[in-house]
Amino acid sequence: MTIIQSTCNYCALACNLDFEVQEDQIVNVVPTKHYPVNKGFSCIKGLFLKQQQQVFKPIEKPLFRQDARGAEPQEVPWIEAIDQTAKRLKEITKRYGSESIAGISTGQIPTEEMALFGHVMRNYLKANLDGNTRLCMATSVVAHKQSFGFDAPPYALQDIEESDTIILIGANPVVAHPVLWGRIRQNQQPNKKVIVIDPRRSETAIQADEHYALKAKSDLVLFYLLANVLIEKGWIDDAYIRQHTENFDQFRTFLQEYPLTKAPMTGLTETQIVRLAQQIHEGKRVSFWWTMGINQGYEAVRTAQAIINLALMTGNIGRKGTGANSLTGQSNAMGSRLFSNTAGLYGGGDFDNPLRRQVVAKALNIEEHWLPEKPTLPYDQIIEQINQGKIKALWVVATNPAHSWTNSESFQEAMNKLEMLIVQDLYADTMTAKTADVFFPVVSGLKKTGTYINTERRLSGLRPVLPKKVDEYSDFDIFFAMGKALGMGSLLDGWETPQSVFELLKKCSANMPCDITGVAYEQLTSSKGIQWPFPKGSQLENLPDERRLYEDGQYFTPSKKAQFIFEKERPNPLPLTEDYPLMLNTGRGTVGQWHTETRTREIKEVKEATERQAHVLIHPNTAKQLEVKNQELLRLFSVNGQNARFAAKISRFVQEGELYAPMHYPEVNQLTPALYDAYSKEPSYKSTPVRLMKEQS
Ligand SMILES: Nc1nc2c(c(=O)[nH]1)N[C@H]1C(S)=C(S)[C@@H](COP(=O)(O)OP(=O)(O)OC[C@H]3O[C@@H](n4cnc5c(=O)[nH]c(N)nc54)[C@H](O)[C@@H]3O)O[C@H]1N2
Ligand SMILES: Nc1nc2c(c(=O)[nH]1)N[C@H]1C(S)=C(S)[C@@H](COP(=O)(O)OP(=O)(O)OC[C@H]3O[C@@H](n4cnc5c(=O)[nH]c(N)nc54)[C@H](O)[C@@H]3O)O[C@H]1N2
Ligand code: SF4
Ligand SMILES: [Mo]
Repeated sequence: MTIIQSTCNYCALACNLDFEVQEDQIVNVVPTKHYPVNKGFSCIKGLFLKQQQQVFKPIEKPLFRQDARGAEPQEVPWIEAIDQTAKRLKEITKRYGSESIAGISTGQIPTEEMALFGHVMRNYLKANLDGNTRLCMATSVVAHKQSFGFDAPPYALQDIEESDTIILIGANPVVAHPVLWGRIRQNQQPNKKVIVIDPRRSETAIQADEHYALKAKSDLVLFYLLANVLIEKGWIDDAYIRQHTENFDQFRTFLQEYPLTKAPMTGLTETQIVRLAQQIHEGKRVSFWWTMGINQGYEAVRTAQAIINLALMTGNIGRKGTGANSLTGQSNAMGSRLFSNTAGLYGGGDFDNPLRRQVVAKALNIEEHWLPEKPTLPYDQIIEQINQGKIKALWVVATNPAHSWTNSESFQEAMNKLEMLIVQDLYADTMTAKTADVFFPVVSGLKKTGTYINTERRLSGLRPVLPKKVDEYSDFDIFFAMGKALGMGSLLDGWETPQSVFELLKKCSANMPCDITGVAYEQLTSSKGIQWPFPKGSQLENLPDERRLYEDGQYFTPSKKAQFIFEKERPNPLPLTEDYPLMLNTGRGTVGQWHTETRTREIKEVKEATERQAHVLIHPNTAKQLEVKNQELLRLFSVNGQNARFAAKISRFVQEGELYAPMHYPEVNQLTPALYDAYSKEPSYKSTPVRLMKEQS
């Protein structure tokens, strides 16, 4: 029996697992004991990785539709499918220009694969390419860049064990980051408090010491009110503010508009808000952790920055157990943010920064004109431009947007308008793959090699647990073969293997905050992972297992100081009305369910324990008022003009007037609106006005 340590490629913790393999079969999966993230623990998804592509077997050959639409796609040999697809893409570019092609990528494949996809799409084809990290982390990226000068979250996961006051904002780790929740429980700090800010009584809120059930999307006002109380009571860290931040005086003046009398805007009382401020003041090590309840909103970037402001003004950053800490969602969201060539150049930095252009072109050994000159069109505009007939071909990799994109009717329309839809996935029957003109089947992470970067900036190795069979392709193989067929020629020199790509990316990262020039690829095999930064010359032996940033109070802005950034709250563009009087909140359902469930449907135990019918939680009083019974079928009508069928689940875990639907059912995004944060373009998935009617049977 062989034991191979690899990375769980579901959530952003990227736990490590030891796979026990005998005769090319996984016989057992054991969470890696010495791995600092999960320390011998994991959740059900990691343990059941052994079943990936076992229950739903992948098809062996690509599917290709000869005629534009209508005819059934046929299985064709790989070489033919690649050649034909490349030929069609070239024809489309020739006819309509390079921006008539776009791609949607992911936060779930290894960094090297993302980088190669970015090289083919952005550098060579000059196409647009965005990631599904736009649905998830875009808000934090913008917030970090503006406040800290770089997309560099401050924390190590250990901070959650060293904090005495843990404030979880719009985050439900009991379900979404279970190993992290395990570490919160391990926290032995005296007077430890776990505080949850969430409109819903989530699984985490139930287990917390205190729950502040604010009004949906009133976080920004709440944080300004809190900041004001902290200032008025003198509960701020003047020395830290003076030495390490800028713009505080303007912030203080701005906060005069936020007296406590505005408390009703948040649904909380003045007493509650003062109490929360007091807890921040009394905590010796206060840490703020946020996830999608913050990122997915119409004023999300400013809200994330309002959390950062609270940490800065109280000196709760850059010290053990503190931080304004954004948790990522997907296993390699951080890799996508820094190394996919979508939001910025490889290694961070802007496309129009002359110095970065020079460095990256040199590192990749290409002429500068090959680098894109501007950021990609964001996801929403890619879809819009398809609907306007400007984008004709879309290549979708490791994401299932027909289910997960907001206001999904618009995606459906877009798919129908495309001349060519390429889908690359483990399964040919995902909602998106079903309409594809070209379907590329790929092997799962169990047969791949590459690097993941988790939520605390830790690089870890994905190592093949099972051998790839003849004629099986990884995403990497497809990108490389497509690059060749498209005519990239010597532009692919150095891009031949994941390891050689890693070497290129290292060079791109030199002297950037995410410098990884000191990481040897093989160091990531059977390792504890390595957090960035890790510049050349760094020695693992001299470093602790977990490192945080900003301990020296130096940020990545030109002045080296963190910025207070703030803006008056916007009126809710989609308020409740008489016609749409209920607020639909959406998010994760259970630990075992992963997004659109293409993967977790392979876990029998999860399938048996979860419902197949889309459902919404509804408060008993709301149900009584509307004469809704438990399990009754309802039709929800959304402000976006669509409607869908759900079963009612009467529950005290939502507020009166609030509904909660797990996102794992395609019905949910039929109802979510085309509403985005102005700066990050992340969809506002979590607060849609709806009304309900009982379904006529
Ligand atoms: N089991 C499982 N785990 C997962 C995933 C999965 O699909 N399944 N997905 C992974 C991914 S990609 C991500 S991004 C993470 C997401 O992880 P989380 O963000 O923790 O999960 P969500 O359920 O999307 O949302 C968190 C909470 O935000 C709350 N919320 C809604 N509106 C507001 C608001 O206005 N203010 C505040 N303060 N809170 C609000 C919701 O009620 C919800 O409890 O999970 C990761 N982990
Ligand atoms: N209403 C609502 N909608 C939401 C959210 C919400 O909270 N509410 N959350 C949003 C968030 S945070 C996220 S991250 C998105 C997630 O949305 P998606 O990314 O669309 O969801 P997944 O089901 O993870 O889709 C990943 C696809 O990649 C495939 N896959 C897995 N591994 C590989 C691989 O190695 N290679 C290839 N080529 N394919 C692979 C899987 O089979 C699956 O079909 O959903 C968003 N949508
Ligand atoms: S907590 Fe996340 S990374 Fe760890 S085993 Fe579960 S899904 Fe995988
Ligand atoms: Mo996500």
